[in-house]
Amino acid sequence: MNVLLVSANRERSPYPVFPIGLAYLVPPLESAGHSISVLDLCFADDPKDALAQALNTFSPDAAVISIRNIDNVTFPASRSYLAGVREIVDTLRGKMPVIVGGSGFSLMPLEVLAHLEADYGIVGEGEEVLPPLLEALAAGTAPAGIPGLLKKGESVWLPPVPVQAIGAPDRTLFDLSRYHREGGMANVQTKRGCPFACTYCIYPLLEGNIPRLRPIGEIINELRLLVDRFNVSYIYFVDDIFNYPPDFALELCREMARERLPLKWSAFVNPGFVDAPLLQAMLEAGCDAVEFGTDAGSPRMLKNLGKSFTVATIREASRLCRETGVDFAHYILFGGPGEGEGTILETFALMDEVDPTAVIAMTGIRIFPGTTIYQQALADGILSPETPLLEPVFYLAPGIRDTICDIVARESGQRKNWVVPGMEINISDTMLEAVRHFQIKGPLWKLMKRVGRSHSKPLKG
Ligand code: B12
Ligand code: SF4
Repeated sequence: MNVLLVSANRERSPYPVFPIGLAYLVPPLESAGHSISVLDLCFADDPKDALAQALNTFSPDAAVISIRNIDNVTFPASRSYLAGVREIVDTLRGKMPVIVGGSGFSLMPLEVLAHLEADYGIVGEGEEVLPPLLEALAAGTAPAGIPGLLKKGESVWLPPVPVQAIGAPDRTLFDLSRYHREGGMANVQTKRGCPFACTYCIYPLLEGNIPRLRPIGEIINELRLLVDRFNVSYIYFVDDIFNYPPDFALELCREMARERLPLKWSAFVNPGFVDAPLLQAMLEAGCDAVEFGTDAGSPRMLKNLGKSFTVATIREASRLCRETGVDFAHYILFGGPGEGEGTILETFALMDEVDPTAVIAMTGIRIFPGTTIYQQALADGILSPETPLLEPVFYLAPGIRDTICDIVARESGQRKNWVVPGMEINISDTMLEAVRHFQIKGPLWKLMKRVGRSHSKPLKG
């Protein structure tokens, strides 16, 4: 079959992100004998024109649309992307079978499929289930018994089965160099799955809660290919947590260092599993910046969000970063269950004390079905079982919902190393766009230091 792979993601904030999920689908589809063409809409001036052109030049028999994001999970500056995806599906519907999938889809598959009116949706990983679906479509038989497959108008599906041997993506049909140039990095996945259970988090729902590790030799080969063939110099590891399991991270870093790969990189790191030997190995492997999924600096909020670490751990992980001189950012989520002005101020105080290069804060927590915070939101009357969630609904602790934005704006506005994207504090899309012209590699929050924002004494705190 001629299969058109469409990356529907047009979000360029905080930077354009290479569609690695779609690139993972290329090898299994090619092995099954399909002819592939890729339409990446990220940089298209007019998606409908780009689609019309792709249909003229390729004549696909089936369309596979990857939906990475359905919205930007940002309060109050929420953006939904579904209308754009719907336009693509509308253009294709009736001309060929339209199959949708991706993390944005898998979070609320029934709702997204009904909204888009696509023919098929696949929940979870696509590698092992797309080929049999396409085979059935090519043979003109009704696809059946495929895990994760959802058909238009039907409401039941078999649970997805996690891929055991995670392969490597094939990036040759994509414009990787543009992402590297304009986004400042390429991306690589070393494992899938997170065993923790933070109350709001959907990563374990998407990737499962048992880490599935890739063979280190294969990761090294992929990194080497990125350097040699694609001239990549900066990587973001897209793992839910880079440093868990810690032994695997240590071994990978040591191997990267041994290979002397000319690469810098950054990743999401859990403060609970950072020690001096691992941090040292990370630095020797080219680590350039660390992003901690910290969420709060208040003991009560760490507990209420189900975090696996304590304030002492955050202090220690930050101390290690400061000592080694690596740039580090803490990501904070305000507004969870039990949040009040006191806990917010505790978080600001801890961040003042541990003095990261940057703090990136969100106010309000996007509620997804299947999470503990969804149940809490029901109990708190924030939503009912009938509340539609395709248009984002945010958890904001009832006691503070009317004042939280003012408090966070007031406090973060007084601190030079705080970024609050939802309220445009120390950041805006225009600013990001302008900075990106300088083709800086790595996360832009690192610039907070270069422009003298971080390590300045807070005005208040
Ligand atoms: C790493 C990451 C980031 C990094 C990306 C760094 C980089 N250079 O790549 C950073 C921090 C920059 C980031 C930013 C954002 N992210 Co993000 N990110 C992730 C994360 C953790 C992993 C994504 C990834 O690369 N996965 C690896 C690939 C291989 O998996 P995949 O894309 O899911 O593809 C597989 C399957 O989905 C499936 N598949 C994919 N397409 C298709 C299509 C079909 C037809 C089929 C059958 C299957 C299929 O098969 C693939 C292979 O198995 C996910 C959460 C998660 N665990 O998935 C969130 C996630 C995707 N991000 C999300 C969001 C919202 C964002 C932002 C909008 C946040 C913001 N306001 O800034 C931005 C958008 C950036 C952009 N330009 O698009 C949301 C999307 C949910 C939603 N509500 O829409 C997620 C799910 C997390 C969340 N918070 O809920 N992100
Ligand atoms: S927030 Fe991080 S540690 Fe917690 S469940 Fe999500 S991915 Fe795992």
